[in-house]
Amino acid sequence: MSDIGPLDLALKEAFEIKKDRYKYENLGRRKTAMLIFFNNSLRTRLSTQKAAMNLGMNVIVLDVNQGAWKLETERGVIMDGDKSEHLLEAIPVMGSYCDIIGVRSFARFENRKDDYEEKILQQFIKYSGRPVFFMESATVHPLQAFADLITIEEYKRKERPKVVMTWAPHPRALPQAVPNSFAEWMRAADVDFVVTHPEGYELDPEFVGDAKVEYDQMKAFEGADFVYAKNWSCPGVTLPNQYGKVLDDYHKWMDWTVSSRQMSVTNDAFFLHCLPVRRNMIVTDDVIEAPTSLVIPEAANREISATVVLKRMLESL
Ligand code: AN0
Ligand code: CP
Repeated sequence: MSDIGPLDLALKEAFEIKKDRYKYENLGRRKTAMLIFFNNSLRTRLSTQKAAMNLGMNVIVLDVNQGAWKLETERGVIMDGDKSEHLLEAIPVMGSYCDIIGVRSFARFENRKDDYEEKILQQFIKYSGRPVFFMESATVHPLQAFADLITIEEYKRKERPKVVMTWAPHPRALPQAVPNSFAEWMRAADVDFVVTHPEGYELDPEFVGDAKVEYDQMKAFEGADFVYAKNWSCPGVTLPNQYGKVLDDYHKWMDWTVSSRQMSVTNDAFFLHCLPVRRNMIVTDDVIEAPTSLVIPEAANREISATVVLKRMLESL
C-alpha cells in the first residue's frame, strides 16, 4: 500500500495499461519473474503470469508443495524429520535464478506474532537479494485490493460511493489478509467505507484504522453502492486466545450470507468478492449471478493490478 504511492496516479496507470496491456512489452526483456506458491491459487497464479508476459518477462512458477523439497522454516532445529531443505538455503538459490520474486504464503494460525510480523516474507526480503512482492502474505493481499479499487473506480455511479465490507459465514478458518488489505486501501481511497461483522471479528487497527464498524449488518447495508463480502477467522484483537479460529458453528451465522434480503436495502449495490467463493455460504446464487455482480470483471482486473506493480518494480531494478 505505501509502496504504490498516490492512488490516483496508480489508477491512471492501471487504466492506461487496461487500454493497451502490451504498452510496456519491452520493459521486461531478459528479466525473469519467479512466482513461489506455498498455498493454492487460481487467479493470482494465472493473472500474475499473464502480467509478467505482458511486460515481456520470462516467468518461472514453483508450487513448493508439489515436487520441491519439504522446507524447514525455523532456524536452529535438528532436521531429522520429513523436511529435507531449509528455507535459508532455498531462498538465496531461488533468488539466483530471477530478477523479481513473488511469494504467496498464508497465515499459519500457529502464532499471531509470527503471522503479523510476516516471518516467512521477511526472510525472502532479507535473503533472496531480489525485490519481493506479495501474492497474499500472512496479513495482506495488495494485488487483490488494487484490483478491487480499479473495479470500484470503473463502476462507481457517484463521486464518493458507499462501500460496505461484510463478514460472511464459512466452514473453515480463513486468513485476514484480504479484509486487511481491502480496509487499508479503502481508507486511502475516496469512498465512504463501513465494515460489518459479528463481535469478536474486529480487524487489526494497523489496517482497519478508524474505519466505521457497524455490528448490525442490515443497518450497514443501507444505501450501499458496493458490497464486498469476505469471511475471515478471528483476528485475535478483542479475543487474543481465539486467533485464527472460527468463533461459533457457522450454522449460527447463516443469516449473514449475502442474499436479496440485505441487497434490497442497498442503493442497487454492486457485489464484489475476491474469489474463490463458496456459494450459499458467503453469497446466494441469485446475488452472485445478478447483473450487479462484478466478481468476473474484478478477477479480470487482477491482470491489470499485477501489470502495474511489475512494471513499477522493473522500472526500479
Ligand atoms: C483465501 C483467503 O481467504 O485468504 C484466498 C483468497 C484469495 N481463500 C481460501 O483459502 C478459500
Ligand atoms: N483472489 C485470489 O487471490 O484468488 P486465488 O487464491 O485463486 O489466487
